[in-house]
Amino acid sequence: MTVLFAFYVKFLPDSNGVQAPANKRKQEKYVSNLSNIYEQKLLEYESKIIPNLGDDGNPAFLTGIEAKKGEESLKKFALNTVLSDRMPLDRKLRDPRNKKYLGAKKFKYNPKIKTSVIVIFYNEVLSVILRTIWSVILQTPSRLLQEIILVDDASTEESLKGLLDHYVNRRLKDYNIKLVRLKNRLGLIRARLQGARVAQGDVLIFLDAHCEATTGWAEPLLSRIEEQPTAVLVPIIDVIEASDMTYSTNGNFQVGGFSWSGHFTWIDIQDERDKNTLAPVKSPTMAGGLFAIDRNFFWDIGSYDEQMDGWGGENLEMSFRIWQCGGRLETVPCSRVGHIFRDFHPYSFPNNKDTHGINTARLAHVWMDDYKRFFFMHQPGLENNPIVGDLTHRKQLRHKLRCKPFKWYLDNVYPEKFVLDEGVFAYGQVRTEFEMCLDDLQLAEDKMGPLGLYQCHPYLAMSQYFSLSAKGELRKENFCAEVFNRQDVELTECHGHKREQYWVLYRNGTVYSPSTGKCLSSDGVSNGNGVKVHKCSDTVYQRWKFDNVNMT
Ligand code: LR7
Ligand code: MN
Repeated sequence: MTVLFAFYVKFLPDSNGVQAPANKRKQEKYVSNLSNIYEQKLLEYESKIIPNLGDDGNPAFLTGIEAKKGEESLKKFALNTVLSDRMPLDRKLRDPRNKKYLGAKKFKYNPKIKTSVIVIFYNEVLSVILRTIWSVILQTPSRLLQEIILVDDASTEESLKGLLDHYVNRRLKDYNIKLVRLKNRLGLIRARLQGARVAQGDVLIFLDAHCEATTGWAEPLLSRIEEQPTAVLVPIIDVIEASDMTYSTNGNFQVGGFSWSGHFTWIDIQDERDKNTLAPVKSPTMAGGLFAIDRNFFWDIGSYDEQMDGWGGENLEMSFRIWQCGGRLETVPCSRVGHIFRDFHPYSFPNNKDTHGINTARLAHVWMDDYKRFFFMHQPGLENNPIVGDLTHRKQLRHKLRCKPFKWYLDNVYPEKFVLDEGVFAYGQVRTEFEMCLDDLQLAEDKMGPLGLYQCHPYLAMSQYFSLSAKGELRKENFCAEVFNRQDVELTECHGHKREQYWVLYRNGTVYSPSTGKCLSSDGVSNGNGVKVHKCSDTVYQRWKFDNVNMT
């Protein structure tokens, strides 16, 4: 709830509280009274907007008590809602497109098809939703915009009820806006499906409810779909800072990957040739919130898994499905949309269910074939768990569309993806003669830390799963053992250039580091501490046994 509308919440009789009168004339009067009250609130709100605040996407600041309230709201909602309420709903942004390679005239596209823009929301801040809508209206030529569909996933915030209705009816009456209210909270996947069901445009563009579209964002998306209806497209997603609403652009952009734990990751563009062009770039996956898809293709290719609840997983499901079943996923560098990245979810999930885990288990079973083993090593509790639900329909879909195997996807779409047990010299637990194992000591997926030693688990857990790659890396998924200061061994991002990340495994179990001339050693390392490299010698401390060794 924003500070702004606190008054409204307190005093406004709403349909929830007061019964509308039955008599027709009385009813009309009641409606007009109500609408007057909303109008008053709106005028009050609009009078507090500070002209030009945040223009050009520059950082915006408030002063005094408002600045303080803003900071508090940031802690509570992971977003400075006070600042958003003061910023113009139609703030002007710089054209963020990269003009480095081609003249600006090359940004000209002339699609002939129309799009429905679908924005779903659950308890988002009203001003943020409205800014999203205004950016779409102002940045999309009207001949290309069929409609904007807002889907309210049963929000409980008062400001998103009557006042939003009023705003749409009064301030947005000249535009084709459909507001769909869901009776019960369905989660973002089914909410999007409800939006898609009422959409009439040739193309569907989905946006999170805290985005800002920029100059020329829609044309290249529609043009590409016009020429290739099986291409699903993602704009470059720029960062809008949650604290001061800065719109930041980055000269280089990345495309989507995934981790075996089932999370979306950003990865560098794989093909060098794609780095210096403005043509669409192949993307193995998408983040999920912002994309354009031909409406018929959306339905033909299986829309969404309707049994996915809450939040998470649907983006990888759709990415794998698109590629495996004959479509393409691309990032379009000439289309840019900002998204507010929040540090935490400002909303709660019904029953605290791990919907991301459950949804990902569903997609792993349906799309990943045997490679699902890696996901279930991260989530062993979900492998044979009835909570994952029935998969018959999605498996039938895969069969009906004659989709390709996951191995095809890995080989052809994402060949850089490291597969822990394929094409490697050795993999599995790596143990000493004292039943101690190499262990990542529960290092977070994106942090660096020591390569540790820990009691071997009785089963192969992810924290003790290491591979010796074809390049001689001693690695986890994306983290490689690297020697620092000629003695410490840290897990750090793999760089692929050998050096201190290069290891040679000898038949006797010695793990040798050519860059230092030393050997991996457990000498003097206690449970839960980091291993070292020492001068090579024939001791038990320098012998390591991998579960599986493929050396000839
Ligand atoms: O129960 C809910 N019902 C909803 O309608 C929960 C959320 N929602 C709405 C919500 O109001 C918002 O508009 O769904 C939208 C997405 O929720 P966010 O903004 O909390 O999600 P996110 O941005 O943290 O998460 C990303 O991954 C999600 C996985 O399910 C979705 O695919 C999001 O759309 C996706 N967002 C992006 O891709 C934006 C770029 C971020 C990156 C990387
Ligand atoms: Mn989001």
